[in-house]
Amino acid sequence: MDDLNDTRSTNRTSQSFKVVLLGEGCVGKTSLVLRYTEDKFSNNHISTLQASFVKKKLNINGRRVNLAIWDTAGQERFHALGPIYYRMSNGAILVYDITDEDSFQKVKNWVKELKKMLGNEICLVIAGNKTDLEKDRTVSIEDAENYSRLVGAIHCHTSAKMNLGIEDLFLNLCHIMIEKSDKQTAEDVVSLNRSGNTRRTVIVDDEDVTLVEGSSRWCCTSG
Ligand code: G3D
Ligand code: MG
Repeated sequence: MDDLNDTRSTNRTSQSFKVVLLGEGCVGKTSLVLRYTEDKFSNNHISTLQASFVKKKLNINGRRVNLAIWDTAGQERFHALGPIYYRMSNGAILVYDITDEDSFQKVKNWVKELKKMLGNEICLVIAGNKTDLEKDRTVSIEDAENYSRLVGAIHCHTSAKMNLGIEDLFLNLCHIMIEKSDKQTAEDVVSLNRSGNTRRTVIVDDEDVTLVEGSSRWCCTSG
């Protein structure tokens, strides 16, 4: 799981991104993930996925992209979804139900929380789900699109039931995550060159390096 958590790692051949789904209970988050990863839809209530995340491999313009897509286990229904869930995410899909105005308000709360906790680090897509129920729509398309533009998010419409808009939703998110990651890499190179650190070597005393038990990550101890 560590390689998936280490989502900011990039190399020439593949990129890994962590994506979280957020939104009120029953808007269709789990259904979107199931449709995207397994092309399935269930009319029966799906309380949770088997795993906390599912993997999806993509090839975008010749680049290999590994997505770790995190779905909640329903904690949002008890207002018990903390920062640990979306920490280190590259992208978030904020889902609302087009027939439920409250669920759109909830998306606004999530945007506020993500901006407060992560700044502009995270790429946002807002998804209006259940477009097969267009006749019962209560969230105005114009309002949703204007709001999304205002907060720098892409807006998409989906129906997990009818399998509409879901490929585009994930593809749009991948494009902006790749763009952001490329920009970050370019900025890192520029700042490294400016600081003249390209040839500096950090020497770490062997005794100060410890392998954390049960993990493949090395960490430096301070005493
Ligand atoms: P959640 O993970 O956000 O809590 P779920 O939402 O994926 O569990 O879906 C909640 C309910 O909405 C489910 O119905 C599911 O079948 C339904 N649903 C999900 N996506 C769509 C969609 O695109 N269109 C329609 N019409 N229904 C959808 P139940 O009846 O089990 O509560
Ligand atoms: Mg769910």
